[in-house]
Amino acid sequence: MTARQRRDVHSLPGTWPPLLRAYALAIGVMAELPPEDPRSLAYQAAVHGTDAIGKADGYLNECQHSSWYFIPWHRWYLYYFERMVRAVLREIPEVPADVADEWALPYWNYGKPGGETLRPEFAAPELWDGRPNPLHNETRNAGVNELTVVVAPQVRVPLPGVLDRPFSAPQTSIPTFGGPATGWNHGDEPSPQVAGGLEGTPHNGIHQYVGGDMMDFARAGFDPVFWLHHCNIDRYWEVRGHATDPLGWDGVAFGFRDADGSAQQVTADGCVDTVGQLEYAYDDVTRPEAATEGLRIREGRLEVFAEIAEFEIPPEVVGQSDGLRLDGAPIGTDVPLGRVSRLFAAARAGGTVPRHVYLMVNDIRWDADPGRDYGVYLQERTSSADDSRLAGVISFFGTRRGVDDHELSYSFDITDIVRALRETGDWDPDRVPLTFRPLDGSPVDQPTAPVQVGSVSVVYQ
Ligand SMILES: [Cu+2]
Repeated sequence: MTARQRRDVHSLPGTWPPLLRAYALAIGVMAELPPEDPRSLAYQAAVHGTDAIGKADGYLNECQHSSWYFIPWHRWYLYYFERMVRAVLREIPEVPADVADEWALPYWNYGKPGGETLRPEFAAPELWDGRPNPLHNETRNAGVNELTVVVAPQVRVPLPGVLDRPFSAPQTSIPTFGGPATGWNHGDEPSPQVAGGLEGTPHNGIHQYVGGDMMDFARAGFDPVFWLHHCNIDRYWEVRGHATDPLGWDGVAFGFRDADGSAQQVTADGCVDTVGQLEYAYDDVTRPEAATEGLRIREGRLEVFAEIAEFEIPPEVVGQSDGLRLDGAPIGTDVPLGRVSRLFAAARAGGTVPRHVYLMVNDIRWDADPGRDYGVYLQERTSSADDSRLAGVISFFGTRRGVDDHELSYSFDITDIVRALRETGDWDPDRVPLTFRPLDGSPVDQPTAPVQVGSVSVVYQ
């Protein structure tokens, strides 16, 4: 068996290419199967999340977030979903046998010019022959199905440096590629819940952009574009490479149902080789390009963070802001800075200058979908937005609506921004001015529900 190709959906030629015809027909069948059938769309969505059962049962309500398991768990999730689709396709007479056997998920590369909207086949209400289109989802944000609103440039690709950050870290304040080292984590285990770098951007940002079902853990799998979105997230693990994959993360096993209903138990180390272990490959794993001039400036300033030993020097919070409320308008806040502790200095032979500076946005909560992402800028509110000072983006998929005790935090590496400010004499050692700005990529006429941010802190390491 050679590896199946996972291809860029926007690169498929023509209108309704065979791969998308097959996908639409399969989703149509899966949407009609009873929810207890593992091949049904309802079952597949419930594997991610469901309100119908209380706790996870080993197969349902299992999605892993704010954790180093976010990336491998979703890889396995896509792998079994793909097997369900092929099993269903083999029973649809109008699908040629070779199309069914070779079918692999395409990915949605919103980071590539031309990919900033849905592929039109996902937005069309009807199939090529006038039947209702199963790939269409009417819960999406206004403008998404009309292809008139594009993904904000700041959320199209991972933030500068994220692909080169450590996959994981023991301390939640250290920004990572894949998420903090945790146990099983459905996103509602004890706080804090800190998203990994890839989970934040573009992952959470794209959930926010599409909206509707895509904003809800228990509904996301019902949108057929969810699977193409996660396929692109999965692809970024291959773009990064596997040289620094974590050790010791095989202690937690995850259950999945295969297409024949059989129970499978898998671990993170069983899915690191897409060709050898899972029989698929991506047609393109080149590094993405930043989509704005300011982000390109940030890329140019980065140094690779390769010193894993630095984990042994504990990070330290040196300043924390008050809480703030975001309501759709730009809002400024200050983080007053204190001094590092004696312990901090002792751990670095008396030095008090940090090697790394991180910005944490803590305890984000909302009751209704805020409808947009916010950029967090190291700038005064009166300045015009400059992406070379964009610390990161906060999006709100990781908190679940209607559940009070859920919060989400983000950690961003701002070392290069702080250094650049020092060099130009613009760094104030007593306070860090910040501005939260709503990003484009959301319909302006949609009312914006408020977001509560617990605090913002500056961390030295
Ligand atoms: Cu997701």
